[in-house]
Amino acid sequence: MGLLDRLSGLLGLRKKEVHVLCLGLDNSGKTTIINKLKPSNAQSQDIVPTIGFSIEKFKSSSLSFTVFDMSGQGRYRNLWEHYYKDGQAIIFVIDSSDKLRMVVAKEELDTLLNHPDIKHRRIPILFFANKMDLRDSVTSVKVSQLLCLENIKDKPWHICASDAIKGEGLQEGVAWLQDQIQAVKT
Ligand SMILES: Nc1nc2c(ncn2[C@@H]2O[C@H](COP(=O)(O)OP(=O)(O)OP(=O)(O)O)[C@@H](O)[C@H]2O)c(=O)[nH]1
Ligand SMILES: [Mg+2]
Repeated sequence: MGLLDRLSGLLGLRKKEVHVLCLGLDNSGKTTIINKLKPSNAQSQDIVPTIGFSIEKFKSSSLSFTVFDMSGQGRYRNLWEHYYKDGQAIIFVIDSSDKLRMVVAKEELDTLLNHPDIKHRRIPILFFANKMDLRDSVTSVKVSQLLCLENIKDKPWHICASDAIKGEGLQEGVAWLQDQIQAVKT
């Protein structure tokens, strides 16, 4: 650690670090969202389906996020649970145009919510109803109904409509997450 890093740590200027899990079905836009949250010079131009998971970092005004960007492919979804314990927040991404697989997204969400490492924790969950730019997409209110989000009573949650290609809706979501995490830490 450099002198400046140490000094800023001592003065409380360094951003607090938080571990976030990014979950959701394959092709929902998780990697595109996380990529868009990075500074423009760190963004990758070529997003490919994630294999296993990838660890990414981005910052908000007061927090430094380390994100476990998990693959949503069926064969890798059993990896998710190994990271639940260390996660301090969850970003759950839904492809709002994929009506056929909305029921699968709900099943995965229900499995997550009932997992012993998640069930009894007040872990904040940010939902992105992504791909809002597509003509076939349903509204974020409809996504919320299809996933029965109103049944989540013991965790703070929030849903944002997003278009990850343009970056729309992402900052609103991150601002909410930052508020939730700070509310817990202070
Ligand atoms: N139209 C549109 N396409 C999007 C949006 N977000 C992501 N995509 C596209 O959706 C495809 C899948 O995006 P990824 O970010 O790789 O999806 P993922 O959820 O990380 O998928 P896995 O890594 O396989 O779990 C890519 O072709 C993206 O360009 C969006 O908001 N609108
Ligand atoms: Mg991915």
